[in-house]
Amino acid sequence: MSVPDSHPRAKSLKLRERLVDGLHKGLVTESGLIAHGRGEAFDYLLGERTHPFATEAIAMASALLTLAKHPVLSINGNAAALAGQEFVDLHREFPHLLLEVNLFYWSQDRAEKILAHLQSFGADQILQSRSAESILLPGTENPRRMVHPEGMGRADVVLVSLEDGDRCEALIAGGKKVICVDLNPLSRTGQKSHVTIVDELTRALPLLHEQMRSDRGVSADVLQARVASFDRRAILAAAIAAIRTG
Ligand code: PTJ
Repeated sequence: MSVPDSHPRAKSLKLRERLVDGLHKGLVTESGLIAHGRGEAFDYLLGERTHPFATEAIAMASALLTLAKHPVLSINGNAAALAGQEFVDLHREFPHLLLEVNLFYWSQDRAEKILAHLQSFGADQILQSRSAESILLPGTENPRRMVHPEGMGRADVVLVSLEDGDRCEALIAGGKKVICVDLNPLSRTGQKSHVTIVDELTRALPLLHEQMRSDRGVSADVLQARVASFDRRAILAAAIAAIRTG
């Protein structure tokens, strides 16, 4: 049964449908559904809208991704099912943003299905973290520690979503700037990332895309000044306050 647009919770229910559909297609795992439910709870408390602390973090993310030499967008099963189109659109307009499929619950079959799903939106080049060429991120036993040498292996900036804390820490320890999209500002990933976008992934990515478009003509000096003035603690504090006060 598809959700009617008139339903008061239509947007949220449609995202659920994407994930359930993703589960049936073999893109998403059962644990992925649970992870999404946790995100939904935080989004409910945030009023299911993008707050100024998220817009500010998106502006910072855009500056970092625009200035980066080897930026990578890390995509897992949930991210592909929810926002595959948005990731591919971003990559097609800004080809220096590489796409890399990186899974916690890896299987060859799942990785191939996610690859085909992303290709269906027109992505030409997609890296797979786990392959014969993989290298290991030091400092973690996490299954996500395998990365592609031409992707996250050499990246200076990595955008992650629905990420777990220890790989986020390993990416940071490896000298990478980490941008995360995470509805939970208290998660280890949210706390540790250089930039935490506390917003729902499918709302945040089109805003990031728009911001990167408008940053096209902006000079490197101005973007660097934006990076220098970014206060990650203030962003996290504002997000936590919004959740507490409702
Ligand atoms: O596809 P795989 O095999 O790589 O597995 C991925 C999952 C999602 C199972 C794995 O990464 C996982 O267990 O994630 P966690 O540790 O539960 O973290 C998910 C975080 O993302 C939580 O802090 C949620 O609040 C947040 N979150 C969930 N849905 C969204 C979200 N943040 C933004 N947008 C969402 N739609």
